[in-house]
Amino acid sequence: MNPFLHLTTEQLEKTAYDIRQDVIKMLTAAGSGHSAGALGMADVFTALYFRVLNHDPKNPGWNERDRVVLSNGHICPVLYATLAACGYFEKEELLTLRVLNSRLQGHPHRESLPGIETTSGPLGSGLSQAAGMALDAKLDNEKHDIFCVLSDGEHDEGSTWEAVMFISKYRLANITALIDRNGIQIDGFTEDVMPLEPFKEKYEAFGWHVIEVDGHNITAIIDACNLAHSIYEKPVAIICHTIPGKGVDFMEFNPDWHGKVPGSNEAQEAIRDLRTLKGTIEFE
Ligand SMILES: Cc1ncc(C[n+]2csc(CCOP(=O)(O)OP(=O)(O)O)c2C)c(N)n1
Ligand SMILES: [Mg+2]
Repeated sequence: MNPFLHLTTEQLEKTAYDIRQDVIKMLTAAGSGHSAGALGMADVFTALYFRVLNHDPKNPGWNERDRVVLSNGHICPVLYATLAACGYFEKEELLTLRVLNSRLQGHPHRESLPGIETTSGPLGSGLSQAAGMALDAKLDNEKHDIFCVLSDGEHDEGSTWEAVMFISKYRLANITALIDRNGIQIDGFTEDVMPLEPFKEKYEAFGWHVIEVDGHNITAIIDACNLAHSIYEKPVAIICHTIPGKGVDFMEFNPDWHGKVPGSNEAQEAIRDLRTLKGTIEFE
């Protein structure tokens, strides 16, 4: 059961913009980190944690919970901000991002923080970890789902494609891959660095069912996850088309913001942009 099912779509959209504001505040306080991917994935994380997932923030170790594997660990500010918004830990702790000995490391550490399923940062390993979890659940006839969030840049890693093959071979339909197709990676645009297209067709050729969504349309993301849940014959990849830096005008579509954080004036401008788009909302 998801504890936030009473929230309306409008409330979810506002939640995503609150999460984006927290991401900016955290990154600015830390003085380093990754802005573009974290902002771009706020709607996907909101859809997951506030509607799709079977989870209980008050009981993070609940065995029947759905698992979220964040493979592209560098976008963890959006995961941390979402977990705090759900009540896994206090929001004040967000400002300890990247502080020595903080529970909020620059890349997620599984044993540090409630709600973190895997340690990540080295790209290209999350889908294999998700495959192991999914095979384990299938062998034990457990009903929970595994959601793997991964990035387009991670498809330059051969290990990602090994996992794609493995998941297909063992028909691990309990996996849903949510791919951040934002078109950028560390050195520029994906199609310049290492072209991925035709991306959908590649996944299909490997035996997956593929759904493409606007990664900023929360309803579409939720519908895609529900459809994925109902498909038993194949694993499902949801290609989420997102805008890197979404919501902050001077960051959008610019690969320079992959691994950069705003200075204090830029942060104020960013928060202004985000507030203009959606105001804050209070709920239980
Ligand atoms: C194995 C490995 N190689 C290199 C890196 C360094 N690195 C961190 S993020 C990144 C870019 C990956 O592309 P993507 O995740 O699409 O970037 P984003 O869309 O978030 O800007 C790279 C190469 C890493 N973390 N792990
Ligand atoms: Mg990318």
